[in-house]
Amino acid sequence: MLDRQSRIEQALHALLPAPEVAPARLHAAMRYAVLGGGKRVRPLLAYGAGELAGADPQRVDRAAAAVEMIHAYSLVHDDMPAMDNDVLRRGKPTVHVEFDEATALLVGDSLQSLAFQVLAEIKLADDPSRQVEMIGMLARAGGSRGMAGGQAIDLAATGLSLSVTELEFMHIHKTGALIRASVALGARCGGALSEAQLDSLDHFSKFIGLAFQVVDDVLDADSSTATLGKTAGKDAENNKPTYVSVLGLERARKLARELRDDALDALASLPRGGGHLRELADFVVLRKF
Ligand code: GRG
Repeated sequence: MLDRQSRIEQALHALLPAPEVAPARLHAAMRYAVLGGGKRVRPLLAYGAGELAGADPQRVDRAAAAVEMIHAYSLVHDDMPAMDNDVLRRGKPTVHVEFDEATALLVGDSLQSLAFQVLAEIKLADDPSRQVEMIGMLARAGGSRGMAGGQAIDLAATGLSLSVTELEFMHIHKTGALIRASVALGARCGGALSEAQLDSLDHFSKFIGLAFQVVDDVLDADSSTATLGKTAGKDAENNKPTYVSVLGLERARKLARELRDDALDALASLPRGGGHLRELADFVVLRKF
């Protein structure tokens, strides 16, 4: 994990515009938002899937960087006063606090564009139609039928009590879509997997995306701001429906373990039983931040 975290850091460092290039303040803010923080779960998933598909790691660097850029943009916008209004992210002041709101908006816009540039500008899959498919997958995952739509549902749900099914629908979009895209894009950088194996990977990523969110809710309720590097207890403070508010802490923890087991089962038909993706499933569920 450490090797791959350092690999994605270097890839992002190289792909982001240099801070001295004009407009320097925007580029400095983009680098501030992306570099030097975060668990890099989505890139790790892309590398894990890419490895199973026999992909050239340099291709996976770009797929992993693209999903991480979309993720970083979503965090920057989510932290803004119009949304979650938070001052701390990845242990540092949020982008609109460190820079200003207009810059934070532009950081998100620019990271989103850069993600697609990074996916589109060089060959990433043996078959060009595969690469077009990858670009479409990331677009759908980030859009109104994916992450942005999930965020809209989340904003509308504040103060409401949701059923587990409604909560799941929200998170499949808000968090799950990008996690699913991370695995799908990484896998499509290589050609070694059959369509059936790609389907199994997709099942894995759906389970792991939900497990990720359940654990996120548990940590928000059960951990400190210092450990998380972001403000803890915000869900309850903002009256947001979560797996903890709907199920309680213990049942939420149990659900995360069950989803992890389902994710591991989905890997059974893959080379080396899913290789590093097995360990990542454990990391997602056992993480403390
Ligand atoms: C603004 C379009 C738009 C979308 C925002 C992802 C998101 C949607 C909001 C983030 C708020 C949040 C707490 C979401 C739940 C799970 C989540 C994505 C947590 C943060 O991801 P991590 O834990 O963060 O992977 P790091 O910092 O490790 O990358």
